[in-house]
Amino acid sequence: MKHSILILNGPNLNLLGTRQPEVYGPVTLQDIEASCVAKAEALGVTMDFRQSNHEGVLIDALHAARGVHSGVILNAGALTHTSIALMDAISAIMLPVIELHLSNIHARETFRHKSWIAPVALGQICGFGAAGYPLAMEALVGYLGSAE
Ligand code: CA2
Repeated sequence: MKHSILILNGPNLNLLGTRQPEVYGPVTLQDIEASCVAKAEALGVTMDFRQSNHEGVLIDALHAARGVHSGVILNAGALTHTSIALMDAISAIMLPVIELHLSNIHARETFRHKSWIAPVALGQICGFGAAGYPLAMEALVGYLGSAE
């Protein structure tokens, strides 16, 4: 059976491509979604790509992923640095979750160095801009294949 991946994007990522291109690059979230659609096809998986500005909506999406998706790629935006609730949700769903960021959070302000998600994630990809999304998909599909 084909694996299905949930790609979940958090607060303000809907604004990509409109401001701060020097930090996040020139691409829009729609451009990123299109690259993920192409990558999913190449990898032979299905994919659901979502964005919400609301912590509870993201948590509900993580809960709903159980039994539907094989794994999750999560760019939680600034909630990465604040949300114990997201960390608990990731622990609860028992699915592999890859933490993803466009920017290198470790090379930025000190408050971005802390991630509540990292300790419960399969791994973290950051600093590669939009290219991080297909990279994370490849990593997750590789992991799922080796876990079969
Ligand atoms: O680098 C990433 O992907 C981040 O998750 C992006 C978050 C930031 O808070 C994290 O520390 C790192 C911010 C997303 C906001 O994106 C914007 C895009 C355009 C204009 C303003 C914000």
